Amino acid sequence: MAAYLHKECKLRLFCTDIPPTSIIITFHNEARSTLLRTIRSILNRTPMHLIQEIILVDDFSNDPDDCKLLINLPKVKCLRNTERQGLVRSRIRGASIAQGYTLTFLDSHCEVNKDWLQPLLHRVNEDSTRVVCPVIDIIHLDTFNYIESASELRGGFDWSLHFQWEQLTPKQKAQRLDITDPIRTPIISGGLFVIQKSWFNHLGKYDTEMDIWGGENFEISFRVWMCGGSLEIIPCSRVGHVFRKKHPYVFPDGNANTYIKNTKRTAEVWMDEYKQYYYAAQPFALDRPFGNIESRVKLRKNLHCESFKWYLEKVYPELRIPKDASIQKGKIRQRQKCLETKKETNHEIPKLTLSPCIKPKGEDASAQQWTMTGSRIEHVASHLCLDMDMFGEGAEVDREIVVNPCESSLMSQHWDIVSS
Ligand code: LR7
Ligand code: MN
Repeated sequence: MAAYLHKECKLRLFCTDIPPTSIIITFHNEARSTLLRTIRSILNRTPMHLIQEIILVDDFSNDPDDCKLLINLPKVKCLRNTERQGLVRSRIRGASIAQGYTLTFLDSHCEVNKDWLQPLLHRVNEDSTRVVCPVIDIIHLDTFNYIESASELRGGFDWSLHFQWEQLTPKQKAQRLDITDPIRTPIISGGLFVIQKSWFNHLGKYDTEMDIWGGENFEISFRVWMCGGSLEIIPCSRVGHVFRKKHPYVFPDGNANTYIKNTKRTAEVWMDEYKQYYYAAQPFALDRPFGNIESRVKLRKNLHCESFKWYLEKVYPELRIPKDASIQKGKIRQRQKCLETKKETNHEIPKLTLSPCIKPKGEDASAQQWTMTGSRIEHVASHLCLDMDMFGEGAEVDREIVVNPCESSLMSQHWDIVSS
């Protein structure tokens, strides 16, 4: 593992006379080797007086020993959930027993780099409303090598509320006088950050109704910015993380449903009238249950937070506001028959067919539901878009109406309603 720190970081002095932090790591069925790598790297590369404790929250992994055996290591404590809670409620549980001045959250498959903690704690110690993240390097999924990632990135997202890393604009780069300066970020990726404990509590911790995985980073990011804090990435702090292609664990309610529930709660509580753009990008969310949000709405009111409009103007002016957020929902009918998709064995993509519009009881009516947002027509049940495939060449071209994965840049997926 190379250090990858900017040489300028050596010249920067970080105060080390700081109160210790509680490191909180939640996990569900993490491989023992990666969990151990996370903890060993912390113990090897952190001045001991900065660690109050390392709190592991075992989110009901299959093997209870994963957590129990680790308390033999210095500073390590272990809590085990008696049922699967998901990362939000697990982190809150860890935070509730934390005795440090700050909370440092990490995923369970990380390797912290040399001098990773001081720059983070230093920033929060100066101003307790700052929530700060390291630069996240890559631990290779196959080789487990530690690979340096680009350091001039910040967190961004699109209206379907999917996180993405973004390059700084030339103007933002020019404004940074020193490459070691913190990077203000509209959103954090979610897993690796330091927050002062009483500020975390004051701001309402997390939304405890969010399940398993996903969306909580939007909620906490909007909340921190809109309610008086800020989010930063600290270039002199680096932590490696294993980026996985798919979730190595089960979602009891399904992956998509859980993500929609969590992001819908975020949109409903924090995005004001701008939530229409979320629904336009994610029409499937319109009908999905999302629980009760009263207490979070009340929290926002009690904290006297800014509007989402303020957030867009002050924090994320780069997010483009779509021209058209209209959504139409319904069936596509020809006489008594309606357009629906039909899954064929051995084919990943279903075929289009016309069937009687009234489905017999017990059959899924959503097979005939379509939404039109902008010029895109999406099949509600499969999330696929109405498209046109072309075969052959020149005068011999054959066209066929099909469904395909949605891609807004494809002209063959653009449709207009023309009233006759
Ligand atoms: O039911 C669960 N219970 C858990 O305790 C599901 C997960 N977990 C644990 C899990 O073992 C892991 O330690 O929660 C942690 C995060 O889960 P991951 O590693 O599967 O998530 P991720 O790395 O794919 O996703 C990122 O976005 C998540 C949104 O909910 C969380 O905020 C993750 O912490 C976050 N990870 C990072 O920010 C690391 C950088 C990745 C990027 C971009
Ligand atoms: Mn992770």
